[in-house]
Amino acid sequence: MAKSQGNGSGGRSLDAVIVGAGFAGMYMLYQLRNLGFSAKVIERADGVGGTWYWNRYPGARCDVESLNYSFSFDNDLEQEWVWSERYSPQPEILKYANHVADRFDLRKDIEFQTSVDKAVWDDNECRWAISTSKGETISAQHYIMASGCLSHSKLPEIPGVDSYQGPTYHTGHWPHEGVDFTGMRIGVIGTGSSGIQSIPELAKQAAHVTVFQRTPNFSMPAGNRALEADEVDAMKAIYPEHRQAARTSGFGVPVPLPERSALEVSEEERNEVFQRGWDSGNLVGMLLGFNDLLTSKEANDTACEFVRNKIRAIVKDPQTAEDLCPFDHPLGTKRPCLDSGYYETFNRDNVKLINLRRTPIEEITPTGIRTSDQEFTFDAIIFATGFDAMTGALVAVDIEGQDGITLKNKWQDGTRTYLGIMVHGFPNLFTITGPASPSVFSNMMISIEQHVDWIAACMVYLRDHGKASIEASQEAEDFWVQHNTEAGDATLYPLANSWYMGSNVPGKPRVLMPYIGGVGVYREECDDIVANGYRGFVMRDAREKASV
Ligand code: NA7
Repeated sequence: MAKSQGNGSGGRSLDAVIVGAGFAGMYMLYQLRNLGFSAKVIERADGVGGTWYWNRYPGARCDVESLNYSFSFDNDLEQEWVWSERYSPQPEILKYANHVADRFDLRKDIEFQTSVDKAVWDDNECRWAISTSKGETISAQHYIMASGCLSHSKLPEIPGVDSYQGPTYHTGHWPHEGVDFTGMRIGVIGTGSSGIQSIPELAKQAAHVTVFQRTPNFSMPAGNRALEADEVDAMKAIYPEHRQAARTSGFGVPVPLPERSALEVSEEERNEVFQRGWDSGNLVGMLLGFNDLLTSKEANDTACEFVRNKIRAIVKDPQTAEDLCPFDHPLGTKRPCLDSGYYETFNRDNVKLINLRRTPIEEITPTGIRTSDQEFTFDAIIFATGFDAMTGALVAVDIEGQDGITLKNKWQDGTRTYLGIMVHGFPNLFTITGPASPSVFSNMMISIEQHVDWIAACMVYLRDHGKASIEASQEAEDFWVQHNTEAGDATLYPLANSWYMGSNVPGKPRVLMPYIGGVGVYREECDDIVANGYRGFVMRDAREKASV
């Protein structure tokens, strides 16, 4: 094992460099350190937390329940930490991330305010040369991207986006000191989760909020509330069994799976089931009402109409209600949202919805936004326009594998990975919750822990067996790409223009990036591959290195 030392060119030599100090990077560091590897985390921000460090917009909240969206690897942490709300607000999650960093003394191996600019694989030495923004080149046997699925934010492709003279804010890069919108007329572009969570809060503060909506989304009430001490105690008493059930579940949260089709019950019964899903405050509560809502358009249509009727019942102005009703994608095929009073907000006098399908934005002007029929003047503009999801942060770093191929080039026609963990042509590069793994189709904490444990065990295997490198074979990668596509094609997901499909980024290849096969099924496959001698992976002995 290489200890932290010079690499002959003035830089350090490590077993692993990890990019990102979010939950994935922190747990990876914790594991590798415990296993005796030398590892450093490189983090652009000046604190831990990843997406929860950056996304500080008003109303930012996790929509997986706190008691599930938390680490399970340490019993004392799990038992001692106290969540205050059913769905944690961003400040509490960030506090938890900081607590984890302090509790396990992680900061000493995290290099803040540093980014990786370039990483180049040396096939002779079987090592990565990783160049940082501080001008250092670190030599590492393993290069681990823990850079997050929703971390590379994007501005809208609208003419004049840079011309606006007033302040602009992106929900994914919110100022840490907060923003006071009191008395301001503001414009918000985007109605995904970030828009849907922030708009009700912004409307309480600003003088007037104009919401520019391109695609209406399906949103359900979160039913957020304070957690009672006895329900927390009850969960803590069964945590080991609960976490185990999560690891073998479909989405990383244990929920009973439905057995009936939405089409085999009466309309009355169907609506009762949907009502329970709606009232559950669970992101997938409605989707799990029947077993075919993600595979049958006809079944899904019934759920869509149920939600549209809710919107029509909540929003008083009929035209606004109709504009808020999604018609262009099946429920669940764009990331559904959980809200706290989103639709109700459009009943306020100081909130106006602009349907961009009817009157598109033509340009952003020095003073505001001009649509095809109106010019708006704003004191501030908020971009809730999302992320270059799943791949944005991975290809933002210039990662060069064998034969000088970059990851960006390799993926120009669509992402290609084996298990979402490794990529052919890029030995010893690991991508935590990478494309074609359950990732964003799951409780991220469960998927992060699974990937980190798998990668850590793999590194121990390599060390114990004197291996210099591991790489996904071409055949294994081809198989997994096809399997991921077939799994997606069996669902309704490809019908939507979603960030799952890469459709929110002009020119991005249209493929369903996350794996829909289910967390439990996927874990079994990963374990089976290991049990069969790392099936589909090619390893090189240390003595086979080309330079030896
Ligand atoms: P999302 O869900 O990608 O939402 C972005 C929103 O911004 C969405 O409504 C987009 O409309 C809209 N958008 C993007 N570009 C434009 C332009 N040019 N004009 C008008 N509207 C635009 O990002 P979020 O940050 O809300 O949520 C990301 C994930 O974080 C979320 O799914 C959770 O997993 C947590 P579109 O739908 O593309 O027509």
